[in-house]
Amino acid sequence: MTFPSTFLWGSATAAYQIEGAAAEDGRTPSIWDTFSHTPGKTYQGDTGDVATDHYHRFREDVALMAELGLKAYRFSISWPRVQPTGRGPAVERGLDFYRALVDELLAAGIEPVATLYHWDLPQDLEDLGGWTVRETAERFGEYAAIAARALGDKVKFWTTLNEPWCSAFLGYGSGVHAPGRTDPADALRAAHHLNLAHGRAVAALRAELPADAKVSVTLNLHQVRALTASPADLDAARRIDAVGNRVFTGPILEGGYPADLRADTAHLVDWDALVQPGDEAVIGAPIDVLGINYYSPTLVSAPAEGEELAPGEAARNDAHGASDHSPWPGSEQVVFHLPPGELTAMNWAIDPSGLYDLITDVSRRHPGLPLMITENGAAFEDTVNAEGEVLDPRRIDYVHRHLAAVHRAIADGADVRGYFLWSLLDNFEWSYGYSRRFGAVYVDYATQLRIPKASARWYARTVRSNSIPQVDSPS
Ligand code: PNW
Repeated sequence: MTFPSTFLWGSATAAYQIEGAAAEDGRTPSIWDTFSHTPGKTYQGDTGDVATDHYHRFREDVALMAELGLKAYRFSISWPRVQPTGRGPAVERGLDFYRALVDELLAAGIEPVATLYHWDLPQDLEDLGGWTVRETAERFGEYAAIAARALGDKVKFWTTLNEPWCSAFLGYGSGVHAPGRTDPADALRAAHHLNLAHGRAVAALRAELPADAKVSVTLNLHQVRALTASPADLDAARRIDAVGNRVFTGPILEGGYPADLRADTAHLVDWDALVQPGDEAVIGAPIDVLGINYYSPTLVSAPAEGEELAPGEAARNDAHGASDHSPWPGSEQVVFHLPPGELTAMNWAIDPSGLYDLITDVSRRHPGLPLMITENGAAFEDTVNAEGEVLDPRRIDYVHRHLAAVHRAIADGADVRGYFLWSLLDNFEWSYGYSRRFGAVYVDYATQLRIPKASARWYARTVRSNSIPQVDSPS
């Protein structure tokens, strides 16, 4: 099963999850520093203070990427490292780190793919209201211009936001992510201001970058499935699709917010006041590529007749973390079910057909829009054996079957330009701290020793051959 000759094979990381050096060279706290240092918010109080120490070890890490034969590397730029207060002039030492990283990548023949925002908002901006206020979107546009001016001569692929759904709804709705706020109306306001931030950043990138630059946004689109074909279950799926997917794809790709989303949430926010004239045009500026992150499908139903779900109850089988506050504003009475399939260490069901369906659905809805799988991967309980190896056959199987799904989608006409394995390294898995390992490369946190897992070798062979072996179990 061979992939297109220009297929971009890569791996992905995010600044707060790997860099460490939290207080070095002028960096100030982001909302994730504050959150992880707040007792009870992360597994065993884990923080990104040191993480995988990538800030000091990036040369070694780029050498690992070269060893794996990666054609591309997706990383994120830490906003508080390059613009500590989120306003005003840039810190050159912060930018120098990314300049050096990009130079190292280019010298190794690896295409840099930069994400401007992977969840680390400068705490100073959160103190002024964070994503619940419009000004943050304006600040983001200015930051985008700074990053583009510094790196635009070397970085061709740019992504504005990573998974704004998580930023808005886990950050301000369920509170399981930073800044840990739990107000459904604020979560919706955050979603709009993230959309606006994306639009402002697209404009800034277009103004600063050469004409052949590729501008994108990465969404964690939910492959929503109804438990049965009953009207009530289908409506539950429609609701989750609205507040999970179309709240972003509507204004970014389809001209505006969907009417059903506005209706489902009209009791929470005044959309006519929130969305100002011209906003939807800014947000809808054309993009060159849509990034999609996929791990597992989402299975939902309506509650049983007459049943009222208590807070926290609906989330029981929701993959998005336990909380008494729903990350689904206006649709709190939707029941989440564990989809069929084996579970990863995140308790996420393994189902490659979800990736196939997601890609083909998006392709049909947006013909002509190139797609990139910007994250896919799995956490398992990896251990180092007596020979010093990490054998992870389940991760190989996961990646293999998901790549087969991508291959099948391409064969059926989808324009998928690349695939980025999450993640290059084991790292700080947000509220799960270091207890979940997604890496192709194992990290011994006590010594910072890197050990490529068996899956890393498998992935290297795949990249080199630009193909995967035929799979038995169809996706
Ligand atoms: C993505 N959920 O986050 C992020 O982009 C990565 O930083 C992260 O490490 C990776 O997936 C693995 O979790 C997600 O609750 C966070 O379903 C939460 C969810 C999905 C993706």
